[in-house]
Parts: sequence; C-alpha cells; structure tokens
Amino acid sequence: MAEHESLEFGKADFVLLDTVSMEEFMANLKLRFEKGRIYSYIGEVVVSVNPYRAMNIYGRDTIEQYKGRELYERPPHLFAIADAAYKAMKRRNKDTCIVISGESGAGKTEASKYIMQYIAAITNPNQRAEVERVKNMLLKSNCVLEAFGNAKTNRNDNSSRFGKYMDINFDFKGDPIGGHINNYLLEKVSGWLGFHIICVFHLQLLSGAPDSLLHSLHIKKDPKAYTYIKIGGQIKTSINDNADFKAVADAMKVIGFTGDEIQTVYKILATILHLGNLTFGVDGDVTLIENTKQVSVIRDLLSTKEENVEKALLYRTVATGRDVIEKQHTTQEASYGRDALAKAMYERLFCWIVGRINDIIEVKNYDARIHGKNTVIGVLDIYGFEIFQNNSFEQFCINYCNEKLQQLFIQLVLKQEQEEYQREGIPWKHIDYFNNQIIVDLVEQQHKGIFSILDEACMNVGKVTDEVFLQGLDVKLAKHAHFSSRKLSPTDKSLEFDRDFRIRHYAGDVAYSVVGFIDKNKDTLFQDFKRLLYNSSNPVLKGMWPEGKLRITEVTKRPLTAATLFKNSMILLVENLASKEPYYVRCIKPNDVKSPLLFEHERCRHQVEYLGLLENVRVRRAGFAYRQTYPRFLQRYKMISEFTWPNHDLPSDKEAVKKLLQGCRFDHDVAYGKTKVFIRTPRTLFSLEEQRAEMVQRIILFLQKVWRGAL
Ligand code: AD9
Ligand code: MG
Repeated sequence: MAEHESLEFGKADFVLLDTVSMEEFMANLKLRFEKGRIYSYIGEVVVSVNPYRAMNIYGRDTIEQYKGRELYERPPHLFAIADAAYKAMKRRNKDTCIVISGESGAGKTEASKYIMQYIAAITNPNQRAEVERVKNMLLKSNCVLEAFGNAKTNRNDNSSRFGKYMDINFDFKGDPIGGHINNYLLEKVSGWLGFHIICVFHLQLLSGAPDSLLHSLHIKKDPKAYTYIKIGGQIKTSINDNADFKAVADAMKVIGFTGDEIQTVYKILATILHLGNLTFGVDGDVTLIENTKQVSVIRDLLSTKEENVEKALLYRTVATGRDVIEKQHTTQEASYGRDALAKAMYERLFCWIVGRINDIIEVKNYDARIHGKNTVIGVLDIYGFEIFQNNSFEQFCINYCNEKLQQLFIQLVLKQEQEEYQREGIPWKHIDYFNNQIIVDLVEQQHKGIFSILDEACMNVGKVTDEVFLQGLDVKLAKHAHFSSRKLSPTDKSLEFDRDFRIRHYAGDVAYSVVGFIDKNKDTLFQDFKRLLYNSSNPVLKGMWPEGKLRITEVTKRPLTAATLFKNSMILLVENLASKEPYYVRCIKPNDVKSPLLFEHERCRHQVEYLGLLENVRVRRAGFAYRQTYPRFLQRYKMISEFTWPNHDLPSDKEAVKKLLQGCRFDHDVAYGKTKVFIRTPRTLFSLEEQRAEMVQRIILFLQKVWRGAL
C-alpha cells in the first residue's frame, strides 16, 4: 500500500480537504509549514513554502526513496515531480517541462537546483564518462550563471535578476547529453534599488580574487570605494565570497572558457566599477572628466586608445546628411552616457556568457537515426509577480510575463481539463475561474496594447517623453476595465502621482510610474561607445560588439525595442512550454524577514490567491486523477482480469475495460468517456498497479517453470 503521511501533518494533498475554502486551505498550509512539511500537492502540482532553514530532506537516501516511484507513493517532494517528469519523458518519449513560479525569495532557484541535482543523481547508472562530463558541465554552468546574473537585494541575498529556462537533452537511455539555456530580460536597474549592474560575482571578485589579479585590474578590496556598489546597496559582502570566487573561476575553466576569455570577463567587471567612479565637470563651456587617471585605467582594461575613451564619454558623433559633426555632451548627458555604457557592457557580457555556455553544452554528434529520439526536460525558473513601492518598466515586463504564465496554466490545467470532459461526454460541473486573457491582451495586443502604444511613443519624431506615452495610454485605454490612471480616475488614492498608471492584474492592482519607460524601451547606446568597444585590440571584447563596425554615415535599421524583444521572447517561451508536458512547482514565501518560524497569514493568503491555487484544487476535485485511452489502458492492465487476458471477446475495448474494472470493484470510482477511461482517485490506480505487479511476477515465475521444464 502506498505510504502516506500521518494526518497530524495536515493533508498532504489539498485535493483531500474536507471543504474547499480559503480558510481550510490556509489552515492546512500553515499546519504543514509549522510541522516542517514544506511540500504539499494539488494533484500533480507541488506547493512549496520556503523553510528559511537547512532541511535534511535532499540527501542520497531521500533520492533513493523517490527514484522510480509513483507520485503518490511517497510524501510530497520536489523529487517526486522531478521523477514524474523524468519518467514521462523516458517511458513515453515525451518532452516535459517543470515550471517554477512564485515571488522574489519564495525559493524558485533553490527548487530548480534540487530538481537538477535529483536528475543528475538518478541518471547515468553505468557511469559513462561522457555523460558524467555533460552532467558536470550543466551543474557548473549554473554556478557561473548565478554569479553573473544574481544580485544581493533586501528581499533575497541571492536574487536572480534574469529569467532562466534550461533544457536538458537526454539520449534514448535517459542519460543527459547536453543542454541549452535561454535567459530573459536581465534586470539592470531596479525601481527600488537603483543600480543592479553589480552582480554577486563583483563582490566575490573584490573579496576573493588574489591580490595580483586585483592589482592588474586596479581594483581595491573595499566595496565602499565604488559608487555603483554603494548606490546598489550591496556593500555587505559575505564570508563565503572568498571561496565562491574560486568556485566560479574554476567553473569557468572547467566549462571551457579560455584564459583570455576569463581575463576579459574580469576586465569588463573592473571597467564597470571604474566607470561608476567617473565624474564630470565644466571648464567654461567645455565638459570634462574630473578624474582623468581613471580614464587611463579604463583604456588599459579595454585595450583601446585613451583619447578614444575620453572622446566617447564626452562627445557624440552625429551625421547630418553627408557631414559628420561632433557634439559635446553636457555633464548630465555625459553621466547618462557613462551609466548607459556600464549597463550595456554588463548586459552584453551576461548574454555572451550564456552564448558561450550554450556553445559548449549543446548536443553534439547525436544522430537520431542511430541513437533514437533525443528528448528534453525543460526547467523554468522565472521571476514571480513583483509589487514594489515604486514599480517601473522592469516590474511591468515581469508582471506581464506572469500573466502569460498564468494564461498557460489556465489553458493547460483548467481549461483543457474542462474541455476534455466535455469532449468525452462526462458530466461536468462548470468551475468559474478568472481568465486573465484580457490582461494579456491589454499588454501585448497589436496597435491597442500597452507595448504597442509605448513603441509608437518611442518612434515619435518630435518630443519623446514619458508623458507623451502616458497621454497615449489615456486616450487608447480610457474604457479598459483593467486600466486606469490619475487622469482617468482623479480620486483614486492608490495612484499617488500624475505620472502613475495602474493595471488590475490577476494577482492584484499594481501602480506603475511611467518615468523611464521610454528610455528603457529604446535601450539605445550611443554608437560612439559601440565603435569604441569594437575597436579594442582585445579580440574577445571586440567580438562582443560586432555592430560597432558600422560607420557613422551608414544607415542602420532601427533596432527592436526592449518591449518588443521581451514580448517576442515571452511568446516563444509560452509556445515552447505548451508543446511539452508541464509539471508545476508553486513557491510561497512565508514572511518578509527570512524567518523559519513565521507564517504571515495575510502575505501567504495573497500568494495563494494570485497563484490561483484554490481554483486549481476545485478543478482537481471535480476532476479525475488519471485518464487513459481504452486500448492503452488494456495494454497495461489486461493481465489482471480473466475477461481480458490474454485477449477479450467483448464488442469493444471500452466494454472490456468496464468488465475489468467491475471485476475489481472499482466501478464506483470511474467514469467512462467516449475514448478514455477516467479514474477519480489515485488510490484506485495504486491498487491496479499493485495487482499488475503481482500478476507480472506470477507470469514470470510461471514462465520460468515452463522454461525449466522444457529444458
Ligand atoms: V528571486 O525571484 O530569484 O529574488 P527565488 O529564486 O524565488 O527568488 P531563492 O530560491 O533564491 O528564491 O530562495 C531564497 C532563499 O530562501 C535562499 O537563498 C535560501 O536561503 C532560502 N530557501 C529557499 N528554498 C529553500 C529550501 N528548500 N531549503 C532551505 C531555502 N532554504
Ligand atoms: Mg531566483
């Protein structure tokens, strides 16, 4: 019989609640958290509450307990879902994916790491050297990506500032043979923290790099010496930074970054720190750099000419017809340019690192004709819904991404479920749920959506300001039920400023400030900087900036805006996920103070609400845990009934399945659709599985006897 947890820990599956209400749901969630049971199920969805303490539940022995078992056989765990995704892929040759969502600090990245570790632990039983090498690469690449893509924030010391989707490819034996990573919108500036161009590795470099390296980079150990670190509020280094620097440096080496590449990475990070310390002043009507020594340092690090660095920071080359003129920046423009350069270098570096890792981990020399189909498990760890004091373009993109994922969840879990019952002619009580498609449209629709209105404002030839964008929104979205602004609802207290607009998201209302939308959307870097970096004599750096090759008079196509790029990448992501069999992990953050003891009821309730968990329970309860077409069902279970083994003589497979299940007295727990049989509770399925296993054993023994007799 399946091993279940004792009821003193609450209900392991929310589907088993006596009544489905928010109160019961919350009481069960709280009880389980307090009893140290951080995982629960809603059917096949894992609900996880961040324990904020080390748990002794991820070791080798636990892995063994979950390996190859069915989902309901063991207490809820991430390993169970990882195993389910793995089994589905291996047994049925299906591509699967695990979507991990939740707000900042809820435990998504930790969950994705445990899932990867589990998959690494259960594969390659024969210890093939090549597979071990691939596994090592995948784990190491994670370490590098985190170092460069994560930052310390108030909410999370290791906050991912990028969304990550990682495919792991498997061969026909079910062993990893490679992978691919997609990253989404690296957040460079945060609405509430200022700069985010300082990554975790910056701090590790400062406190962990050998003195000789720091010396060659002209870097001091003291984080307070760097403006960008100070304004990012990341001064706090941790005791681990020292060891972590070495781990990341080694990981880069193991993955296959060359010595020159690694040196260039250090130089770029150092350049960013030096850039932040540059200050500008005026002498008469000439703008100048006040600390010229820094310029020489930057020149050395970038392997360019000193006067070019200075010129790119102080002037802008503009083509007017065939004439090329140099326009001097004001100090304000120069500071803006400096920050834009630092941000662009950081982002390009990150994308380049992802690209290099992909080159190295991609599947090579795999011929599907010889080796069979190569299947995939995708793991998505992406920023959850964000509502800050001050929400800007980044939060807007992140929240749009969550609307898209919710839409996918609705389509796959809720809508498909209902539609399938209707198709199969099974009586169905309609479940009301909020379909957030209307909000997705509000953001992404052609012409009428917020992204289109933003792009349009950016293309204006005349004065392009955030206010013009807001006016566009006010005109085009005045009647939209999920949009409002100060102008449209002057008495609305939640809109503090004239520059605010508000979206009624499925997760709640969020007020965004339009300040910076235009700038961040255009995301342009002066061409002078691109030329500067392209003209470096360091081939690695030069290679990162191919567009610097263009001469000023050459007409360039307008680059796609940040909003369009993000929208396109989200549409592709959702298409990709929709083509796979999805598994879900929903992460909840119990409190804002990283306490292992505190379960803040209101905070958790809000998350349960916007993750749509209650609706999820309702649908699962009304629904069936398992379904299968009649022929495939028979294929698996026909040996447990005399009516169907070895073949049946009933008029149809459906009749045969009915006879089989009536014989086992499971009829009450089953519904018969047009093409599929539906089983309501998992317990029935376990019993079928057990009976099958018993029969298989008996058949084997019988055959062995016959065989021996024949000998
Ligand atoms: V963000 O959107 O990237 O800012 P995440 O990824 O959701 O966020 P993360 O996984 O980084 O959160 O978890 C935050 C912190 O919670 C970790 O650094 C751990 O200290 C803590 N945590 C999360 N999950 C676990 C766990 N299963 N066991 C122990 C955990 N601690
Ligand atoms: Mg994270």
